[in-house]
Amino acid sequence: MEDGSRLRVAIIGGGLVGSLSACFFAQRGHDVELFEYRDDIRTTPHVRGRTINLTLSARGRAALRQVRLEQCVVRQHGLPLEGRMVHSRNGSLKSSLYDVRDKQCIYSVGRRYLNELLLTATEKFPNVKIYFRHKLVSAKLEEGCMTFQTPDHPEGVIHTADLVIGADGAYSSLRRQFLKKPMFNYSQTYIEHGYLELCIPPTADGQFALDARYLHIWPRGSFMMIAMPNQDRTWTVTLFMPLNEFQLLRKSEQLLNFFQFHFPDAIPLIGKERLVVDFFSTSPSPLVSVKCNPYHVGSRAVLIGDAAHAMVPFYGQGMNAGFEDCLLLDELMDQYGGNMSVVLQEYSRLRQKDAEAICDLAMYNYVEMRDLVTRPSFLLRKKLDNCLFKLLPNLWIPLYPSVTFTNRGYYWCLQNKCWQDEVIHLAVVVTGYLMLITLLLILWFSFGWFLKLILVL
Ligand code: FAD
Ligand code: EGU
Repeated sequence: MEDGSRLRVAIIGGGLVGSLSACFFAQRGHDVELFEYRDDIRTTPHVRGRTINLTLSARGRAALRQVRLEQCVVRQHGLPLEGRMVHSRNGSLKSSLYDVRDKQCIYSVGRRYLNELLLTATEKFPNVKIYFRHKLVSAKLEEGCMTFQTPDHPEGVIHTADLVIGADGAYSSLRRQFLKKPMFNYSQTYIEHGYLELCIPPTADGQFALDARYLHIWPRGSFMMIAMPNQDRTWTVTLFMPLNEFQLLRKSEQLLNFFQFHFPDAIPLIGKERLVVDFFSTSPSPLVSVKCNPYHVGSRAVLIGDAAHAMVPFYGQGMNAGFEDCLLLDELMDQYGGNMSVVLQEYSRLRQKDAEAICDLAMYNYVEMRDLVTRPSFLLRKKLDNCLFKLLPNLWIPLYPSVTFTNRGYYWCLQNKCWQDEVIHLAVVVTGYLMLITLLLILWFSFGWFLKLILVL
């Protein structure tokens, strides 16, 4: 840190969060080096098996706004989704809006497109250098010293930096170095479900095969399917299913029977041949949830994005939360200037509760989406929630819109839901008692003479 303000920042991982973080640090005038394990995605053909599109909502947008990329992403490359469309087994459709009050949308954006745009935006800064095919293999966190494996140097090359940012995803290599530090807590949970991606092509006349104003959901108890639109008028369909059940589908006949039973309306959309080819040409991916703390070591190493808090995807918030990390780090840089030891300490302290809250909310949704969406009591609760939201818009903000459309901390959203649950529970109990008392009174006045008669006899 020669002049106290200009840092040499190394960012590990050129995924969505790493490339955005590089933009933020470059914008502040620091010297940024971005190290990515894979080749430049802008020059390599598409690889299957990675999610194709993601939902962008308020938190992700706020971060993109700060590096002046929001409008470009939303206007030119985002497909607005007003609500969800639930497909039942018998083919009937039911839609509901995301935001009953202000009709706000979320956006479906291509992962690859977004990553390319962020890399290109980062590269425009003269103070940025991107290294592809650089795999972090080890690091000395206190010294900011890193070893990378490259095609030219399989034995490893060394780079140093004042600040090392780990944005290398759920299976982070930098985090592996954190594990050796005393007082570093870590836990990971694989859920029973894995996912596999399929594709719905455009119709014969080149249109979207489903209504593109919605995210489409097929909830089926222990299976679930989700479809999101792409700019080329295709749909990416993600099938979530217990990994051991994927293994039971070995032959095309079994697969088609399975779809015929659970998702009959999706077969003509995907097409039988395509369904069989796509399904058997990829293997399902597992889903992992990761929590750790603290997110930093000393004044030179910090974890952001999935490396710090990988979550199951059932809230559409993983990327949004990672983008919010970048924004918080940027705000703390403003607040505490060059004092990295304070910046990182504050980052860990402030981010922990919120990151854990969204990991928990996502895991809770994993359970909820499978079972509850079909339960009447849950649907009633949703209706009540929305009514109160319309009546008392500033007082009663239901959980879903608070997560998706506000920048309130995730922990606040979770707490907010807790007191609302209590209020609703109380309301239900009170209503129940009132109804019981009314019933008794009616009975008394209608049949009271009969009871008296019995008592007399
Ligand atoms: P990653 O995207 O995993 O990027 C990490 C990068 O680091 C990669 O480029 C990798 O090559 C590189 N790397 C790894 N190891 C090394 C190493 N040793 N050296 C150098 N480089 C390395 N989020 C949403 O907000 N909305 C959604 O709708 C949504 N849907 C999802 C659906 C599914 C099925 C899944 C699995 C996730 C979804 N997410 C969604 C979450 C989102 O994908 C992640 O939160 C987001 O990609 C995290 O970005 P990241 O940059 O932290 O990690
Ligand atoms: C899961 C997998 C619908 C992409 C949660 C909604 C998701 C996404 C929902 C995936 C669901 C589930 C919400 C958004 C979004 C819904 C949300 C989930 C994008 C409560 C490609 N979820 N997801 N909830 O409301 O708040 O539409 O993989 F099926 S966007 Cl599980 Cl808003």
